[in-house]
Amino acid sequence: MVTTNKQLSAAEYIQLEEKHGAHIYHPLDVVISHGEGVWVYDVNGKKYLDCLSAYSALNQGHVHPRILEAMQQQARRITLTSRAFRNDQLPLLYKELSELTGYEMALPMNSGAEAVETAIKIARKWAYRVKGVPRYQAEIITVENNFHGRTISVISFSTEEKYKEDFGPFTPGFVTAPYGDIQAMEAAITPNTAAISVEPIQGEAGVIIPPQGYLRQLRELCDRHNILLIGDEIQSGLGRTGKLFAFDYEEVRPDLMIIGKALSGGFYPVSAVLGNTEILGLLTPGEHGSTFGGNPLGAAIARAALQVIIDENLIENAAMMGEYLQEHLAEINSPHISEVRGKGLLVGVELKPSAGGARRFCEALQTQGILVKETHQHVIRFAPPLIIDKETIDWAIPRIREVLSMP
Ligand code: IF1
Repeated sequence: MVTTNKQLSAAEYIQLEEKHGAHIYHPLDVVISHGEGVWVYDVNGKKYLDCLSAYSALNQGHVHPRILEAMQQQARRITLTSRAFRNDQLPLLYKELSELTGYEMALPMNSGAEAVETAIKIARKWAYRVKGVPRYQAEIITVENNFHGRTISVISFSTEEKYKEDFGPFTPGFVTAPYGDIQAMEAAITPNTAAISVEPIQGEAGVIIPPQGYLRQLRELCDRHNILLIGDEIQSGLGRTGKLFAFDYEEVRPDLMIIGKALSGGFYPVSAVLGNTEILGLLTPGEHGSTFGGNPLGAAIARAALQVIIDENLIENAAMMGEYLQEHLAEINSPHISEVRGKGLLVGVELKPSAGGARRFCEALQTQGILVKETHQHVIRFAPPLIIDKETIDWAIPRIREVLSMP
């Protein structure tokens, strides 16, 4: 167990954070000092079940030994070469990503937002060079209540005022359509449309699942109108929903697939845009880049993180445990619950407005030893690591039932 030479009290840690840290979050007052698997421990040694998984970056669980070992070994050899030179980890990550996902090529970046920005740049370049859209009139259609990151261009197409207020002026070239409505999507298409970008399930919006067939209809619409389909699976991908990708539920392949978070098992920022050669092959040297993108340490970590997902059957486990969790949550007879929904281990419990907001239930769950996060005021998102087992879910359900039964 890692120990610091002088451990502060939880209150002292919180005080330092409140004094010196920009207040961009309203975190629960739990000060985590270490974790293992599905469990994390605060500075007082109290144990919690992590039901957020750092927003699905920890599908493999906390401090997975195989990923840790890969990180330590690689960090002793070489961590960063820049892309001015080549390294012996990135080509192997490319190969293993292609074999796992079926996409011919990948463009590695660091944060999810960076990968989203990269996909936007590629879609625009494709529009001008292949589709023949007049320069610089390319349009990308995004959907209401989307979440794709916090950079200026990405928040430019957010519909959440909180994410964009006083951050303007915004990047042009984005059109917003309702989520789940294929007629409205078709109506938003113009001859200058380069791409349609969606999350297959909207995580931050409150685990919003589109109507069955919507993803398939988007694919057909894009094919009919010569438009790229961009899939953001940064949160829903890599096993979270019980499939490798949530798009797999409808057997749809986006032209550009964006992954991140669990791609590194929570050890290091690694993201990527996946695509086939006809699109990713458009880019030529000097047109894009990143200091850390594709570095050997991140590549070694990502290789191990992907191997863990495969070797430990995390996709199948997410499907089975997700069904088990949803079933037991739905059986909770609480006056506050209006709906339990989700796919695999991406689950949302929507509360009635009369419940007074999800925050107080998250705080009560914290005292029960369960860490969750409210999203959009009325939804509690349950997204534990995909390694969770029935025994742990059986431990959690009575505690969740007790909290959701409070007045
Ligand atoms: C925060 C939630 C928010 C994402 C999808 C891209 C990104 C994310 C589908 C950007 C990141 C994180 C960011 C973090 C909280 C969390 C989040 F949706 F997961 F709950 F905010 F909406 N696409 N989601 O979910 O990836 O640049 O962060 O690596 O910003 O508060 P990133």
